[in-house]
Amino acid sequence: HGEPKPWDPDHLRTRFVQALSEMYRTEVPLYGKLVDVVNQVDTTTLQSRGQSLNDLPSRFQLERHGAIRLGTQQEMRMISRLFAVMGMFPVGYYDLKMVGFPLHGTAFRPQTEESLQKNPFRVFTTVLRPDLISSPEVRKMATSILSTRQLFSSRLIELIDQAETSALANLTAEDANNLITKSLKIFKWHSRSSVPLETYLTLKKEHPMVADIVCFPSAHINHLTPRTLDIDAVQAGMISQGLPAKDHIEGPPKRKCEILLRQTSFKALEERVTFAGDADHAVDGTHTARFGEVEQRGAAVTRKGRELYDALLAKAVGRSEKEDKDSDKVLKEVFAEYPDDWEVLRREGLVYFRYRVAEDKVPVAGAHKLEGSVHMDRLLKEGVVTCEPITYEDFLPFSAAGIFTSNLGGEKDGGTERKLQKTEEESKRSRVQLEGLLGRKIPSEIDLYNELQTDSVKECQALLGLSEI
Ligand code: OOG
Ligand code: NI
Repeated sequence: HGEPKPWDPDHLRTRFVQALSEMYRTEVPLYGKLVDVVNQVDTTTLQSRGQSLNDLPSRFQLERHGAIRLGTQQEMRMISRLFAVMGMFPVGYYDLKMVGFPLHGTAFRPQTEESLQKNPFRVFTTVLRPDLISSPEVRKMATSILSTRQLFSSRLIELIDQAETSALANLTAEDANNLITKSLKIFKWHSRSSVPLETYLTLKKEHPMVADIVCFPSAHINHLTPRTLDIDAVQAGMISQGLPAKDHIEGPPKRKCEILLRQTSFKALEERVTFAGDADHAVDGTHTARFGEVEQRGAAVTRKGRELYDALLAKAVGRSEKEDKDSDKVLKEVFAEYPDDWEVLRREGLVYFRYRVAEDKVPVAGAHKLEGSVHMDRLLKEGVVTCEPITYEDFLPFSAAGIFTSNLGGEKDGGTERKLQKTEEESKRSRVQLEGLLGRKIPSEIDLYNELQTDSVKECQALLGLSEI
C-alpha cells in the first residue's frame, strides 16, 4: 500500500473532515457532547452484536455531513472547484423555494463506490437567490454587501488552480496542509458581523436565512452531522444528558429494514455577535444559526420506493393533523404498508442492491456449470450471488415540503395542482441555472444508485461468464 499521496482527493477529503470536526468541536461544545453520545451508543450497539467500533468499515469511523449557505454565484463556482479537489461532486438538485427559503443547491459528495467506501463526507451546499428576495431595497442591500466579500484567499485560489492542471504534480505535502488550513477559514464561525446591527435586522426581517448568509465574513458551517447505528438511543441519550433535543425523529419510523434517512437535532444556539458600530464603538447582539444534528442511514430506494415513501409520509401527516394523535404512532401505523423484509423490498423493486458473486463461487476458468442466461432470483437462491442494500448517501430536506404540497393537492378545484406544476417547471428552470453556473449536469441521486446496481449485476455476469442475468 504505502503512504497515501498528499494530493489524493480521498485522502484530502478525510483530512478535511477530520479538521472540520475538530474545529466545530471547539466552536460548538454541544457538538462534541453529541459525538460522545453517538460513540457511546454505537459502542453499546456493537457490543450487543459481539463487535467493537474497530470492526466497523473504515467509512464509518468519521462519517459526517455538513451544510453551508453561500451568497453569490462566484462563491458557489469556487466552492465546487475546491470540493472537486477533495473528490466531491454535485449530486441532486434541491429547490428550497419549496420550503420558503430563497435558496437552492446541491450536495457535494463522492460519486464512486470506491470513494464512498473510503469516506462518504458530504456537504449540503446552497446559494442565495436574490431574485427571490421580495423587497428591491433589501435585494440591493444584500447583493452590494456580498459583492465585496472574499471567502477565498488568493493563495487558496492559486492552489485550486494548480490542483486542476498538470501543475498538480508539483504540489507538495506542505501545499496540501495549506489547502486544508486555508479551506477551514471558509467554514469558520465569526462572532463579529461585517454589518451594523440595523442592517442585520433589516435583512433578518426579509428572511433569517438572508441575514445568516449576508452578515458574516465567512460561510460558517451551520451543522456537522455524525451518523449513528441507533438514532432512537441517541435521542434518548441526548435528552438524559440535558441536550436541547427536539422531541421527534424526522423521516421514516423505526423499522427492521432501515430505508433512507432518519434525523434528529438539538436546537440552534443563541450566540453573541458583535456588530459594526455606527461610530467607533461596536454593538453587541445575538444570532441563532448553528445547531447539532445526528442521523441514521438506511437503504437507497428506487423511484417507486421513493414515491411510496412520499405518499405514506403525506398520509401520516394528514392523519395526525386530523386525528390529533401522537404523530410517531400514526407514522408507524401508516408505514405498515411499506414492506419491511429485504427480499420483498428487492423483488418488488423498492430498494437498490449491490450484487456480488459469493467468494467461493467465483468459477475457476471453464469449470462452472452455469451457461447463457440465468435469473438473479436463482443465483441468489443457490448462493452463487449475494446482495446487500446500497446505503442512501443523500438528503431529505423536502419531507416537510412534500407533505405541505400534497396536502394542498388534496383540494378538489384543481387550482393547486396547476400551481404545483408551475412550481415544478420553475424548479426545472432554476436547476438548469445552477447547472450552468457549475458548468456540469447535476446527476439525480436515484440515477447514480441505479447505475451502481446495474454495474454490480454486470460484474457478476462477467465473473460467471453468463450472457445475461
Ligand atoms: C439546509 C440543510 C439541509 C439536511 O440534513 O437535510 C441538511 C440548510 O442549509 O438549512 O443538512
Ligand atoms: Ni443536515
